[in-house]
Amino acid sequence: MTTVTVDILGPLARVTIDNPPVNALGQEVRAGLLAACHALAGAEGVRAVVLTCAGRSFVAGADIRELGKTPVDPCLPDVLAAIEGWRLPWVAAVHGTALGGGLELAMACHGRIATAAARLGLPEVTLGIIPGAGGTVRLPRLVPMAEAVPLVTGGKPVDAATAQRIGLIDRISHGDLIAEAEAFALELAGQGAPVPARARDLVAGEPVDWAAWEARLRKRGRGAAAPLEALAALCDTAALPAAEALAAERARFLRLSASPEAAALRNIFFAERRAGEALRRAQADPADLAQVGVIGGGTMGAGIATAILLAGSRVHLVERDAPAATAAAQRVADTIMASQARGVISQPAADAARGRLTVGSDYVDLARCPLVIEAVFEEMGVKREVFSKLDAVMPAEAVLATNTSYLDVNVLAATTRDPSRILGLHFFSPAHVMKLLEVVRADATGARALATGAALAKLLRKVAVVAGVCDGFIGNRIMAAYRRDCEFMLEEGALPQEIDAAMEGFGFAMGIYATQDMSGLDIAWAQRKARAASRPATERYAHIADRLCEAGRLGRKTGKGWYDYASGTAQPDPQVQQIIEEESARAGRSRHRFTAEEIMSRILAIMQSEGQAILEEGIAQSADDIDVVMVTGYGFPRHRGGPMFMGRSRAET
Ligand code: 3H9
Repeated sequence: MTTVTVDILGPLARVTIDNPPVNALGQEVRAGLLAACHALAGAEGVRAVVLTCAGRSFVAGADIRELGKTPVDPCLPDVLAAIEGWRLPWVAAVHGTALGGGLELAMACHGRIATAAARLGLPEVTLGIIPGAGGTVRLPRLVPMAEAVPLVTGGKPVDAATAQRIGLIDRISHGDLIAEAEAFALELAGQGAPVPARARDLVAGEPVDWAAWEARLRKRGRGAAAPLEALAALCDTAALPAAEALAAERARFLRLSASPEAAALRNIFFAERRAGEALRRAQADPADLAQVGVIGGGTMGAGIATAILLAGSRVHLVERDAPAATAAAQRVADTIMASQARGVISQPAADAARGRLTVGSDYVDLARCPLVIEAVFEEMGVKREVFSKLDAVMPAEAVLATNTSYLDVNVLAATTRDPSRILGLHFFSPAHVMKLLEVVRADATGARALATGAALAKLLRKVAVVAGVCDGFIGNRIMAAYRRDCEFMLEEGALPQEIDAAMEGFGFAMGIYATQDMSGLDIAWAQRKARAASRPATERYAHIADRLCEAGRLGRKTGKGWYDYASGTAQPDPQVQQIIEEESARAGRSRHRFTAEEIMSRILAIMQSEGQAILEEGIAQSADDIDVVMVTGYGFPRHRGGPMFMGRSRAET
């Protein structure tokens, strides 16, 4: 199949890229584009060229599978130079997305027109690299530098209206994109020889405070190098002639492409897309998700309801009585309002989402929902009662899910007559924001239930990872393991603030103790108490967290936890240190200082060994799935790729 075709239509040539699924600029496409330039050089009567793409989108960038390997000719900068230097105008007709090398290709053209729904961006930093085909040099020649900096360093695409406002595209098509692109191309042809973007001056505008940007990116990036390198490339563009800036950009791009950060980010990019493959293979039709039932309107239930409402479906939420149902409806409305206030959704969309919610206290009303998700109190007796009630009222084909984070889904499934329709859907708080969904497959979970989990993840635009049944599934089990080891480190001489600082220095947004204080120490305490009777007497057990809870230090909500919050911010507390030292003495441990490296290598080792056990037990389908869980649900720094990736990379070097 030819990935690039040229059609000559009188004075116009149409160059079409057709390289499914996303028209990535692999070697064949690059060669095809160069061949098109050569073919057109000899075409008599052609006055302008329209560059377009087949399929659902314009070009999504370089072929990520080629990055980090030795570049194969022709390289993209040469192809773009050929297009840009052409004697006749090229117009890019953009639909869908123009990303990375795709936008660089569009910028090398002499005019750009996009559909109103198109999105354009330079997401290279999310792959640990910077644009490598002139993006940092051409962009500030089309848009003011103050607009270019966030686009290149943040990697977020903009919509067509924004792109037009800042000068990235010339026109928006509201009708026939190709016809309008052709008319535009002929207009440009009438204006004489086109001016390449690289030959233009930088767009005048507000000066950029480079030092302030550097400080901001350093803080936000938590150790990621690419955003700072992207800023430095733009700084080069501000200071150097275009040819020199292009050469500097290319050198930076090639160096970064071979970096461990880029390898880690590429791995997680593909791992996220492969995650849930087992679900997609489920040979069954999913339940209809136009109306979903949710039981329980606490923080989790309200978050799940909000996520589903924002995705466009209806939700019927059931609480234990009318006042609780009214309170839950208010909680959902408040969460939707907060999303609106943050600019995530418009006022009409927020109004429509609220309008799709109904609440009540009668399980019978759930019978019209093909999927029901329970998010009631995390206690086996309470959840079993919910499932028996559901079993009595729900039609046989309905799928029933539990949002438990620790309980045995097999036991819950056994409460019902048909356990094949039961699965776990473990959301992360806040459920309407967090991207991860652990889909828990119990022993009897059937294909239709799994297909429904996959369909829900797709509807909510979440990454679904399949987990088997065990205590804590994938993520909470790994977290429990390293939390336990962190407490052992406390017994051995570390302090909570030292462990948190080591984790933050590594790239976590928050350390384990600040996180516990935020979510509250009481739930884990209740779980420890519930398991106390079955814990082997020989098992090592640190009593520090129990002592904090017994002292009423349940986290931020009580003003004290691992830290003291009297001043409004987390402060190390001598009382906590005293408890830790007493527990060290009780356990007969001598205390020594831990360096940040020692702390992190212990945490990583525990994550990796627990991850390995999870793999061997078949709880996770792959090491990549474990990394996806840790990166998308547990704050593991994305630019490090995940604990399993790090373990593998270390073993290979
Ligand atoms: C770059 O351009 C560097 C240049 O500056 C310099 C060059 C010198 N390559 O996400 P989806 C695959 S860096 C290869 O599920 P969606 C993906 O793996 C690049 N494959 O679809 C999946 O495969 P499979 C900068 C790619 O509709 C399939 O396509 N560009 C690429 O939800 C569908 O993907 C980016 O970072 C690629 N570039 O979202 C954009 N992109 O079916 C990355 C996708 O086998 N891509 N695949 O699992 C995206 O953001 C999304 O894929 C997109 C579509 C928004 C385009």
